[in-house]
Amino acid sequence: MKLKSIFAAGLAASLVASIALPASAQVSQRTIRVSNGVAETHPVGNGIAAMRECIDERTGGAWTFNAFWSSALGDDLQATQALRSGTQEMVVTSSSPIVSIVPALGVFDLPFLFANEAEADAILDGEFGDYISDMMPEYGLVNLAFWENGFRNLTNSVRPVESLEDFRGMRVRVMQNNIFIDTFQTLGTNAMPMAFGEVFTALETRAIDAQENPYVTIDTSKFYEVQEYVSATRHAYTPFMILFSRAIWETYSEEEQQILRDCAVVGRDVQRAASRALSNESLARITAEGMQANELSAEAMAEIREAVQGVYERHAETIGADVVERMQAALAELRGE
Ligand code: TK8
Repeated sequence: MKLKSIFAAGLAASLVASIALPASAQVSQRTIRVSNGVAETHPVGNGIAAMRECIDERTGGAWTFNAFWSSALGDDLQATQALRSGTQEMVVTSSSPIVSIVPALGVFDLPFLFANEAEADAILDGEFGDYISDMMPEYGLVNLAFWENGFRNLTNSVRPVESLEDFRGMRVRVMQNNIFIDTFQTLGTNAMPMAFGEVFTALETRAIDAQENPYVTIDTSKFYEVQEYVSATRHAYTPFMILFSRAIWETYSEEEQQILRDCAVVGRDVQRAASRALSNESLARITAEGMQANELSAEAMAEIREAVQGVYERHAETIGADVVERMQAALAELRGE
């Protein structure tokens, strides 16, 4: 071969290589399976799509990012255990069902903790969020970011909930979480812990009367088909955590780890925006589908808040008194108290 054609062949080969191979020597071929309990139409779907696009771009298409919806890989808790044993890469899970693994996460389940989304963002994306994320490796998990699940509202098939009294006797599905069980028992309901994937059928068969989730979940999981009333209780804001298996994380290069962190934040911003844009739309849709919606009076809300105040003290020790104090100090500072 002449020198010129050797050069041309080499150039062509390196062009092919730059298309077929990852963007950098520090990026290998990877397959990531991410699971979630919600449907793909939930704002988590928007977040995952944005994260996938970011990963594609940063890895030159070297990674396969497969999402599994509606508990197809098991519920939040099972998936999180699979991460800890290194058999699944990633999960988008509510913090609440995994308090049995990481007790400190119970801090987010305390009733009426955050007043609005801006407070939640400031706490979760700030020092307090880092403090929580720093705890996760000890449990075999890496937290890439906090996404939005949102303020939770009660739905049921018995009556509109307009006062504390109206909770009485309802069989309410709660997440597998002691603080939620206590809160709903204190409100006079029969609180039944259950994985998210079982909720629709339990409502449909009337094994339970009620459940609580943000409007976007009531909408995208079609709970309006099996529930009649939705009451704006906004009793808790539970975040989603974007968890990665620590065992698998440790096989990734620093550059790859950085791609995951950055793309989880790209996904977060898209996901939160989608969640907030959809919330009112979801409320409109579920009422158009026949649910009766109500707000609660300021007096009724004050009475409900007062009733569950004792939950803070009863769970401070399990969560960690220092964790609760730190949260309260961070909120006080935010509120200029
Ligand atoms: C979805 C769950 C769900 C949560 C629940 O995986 O269990 O009620 O709010 O959205 O994380």
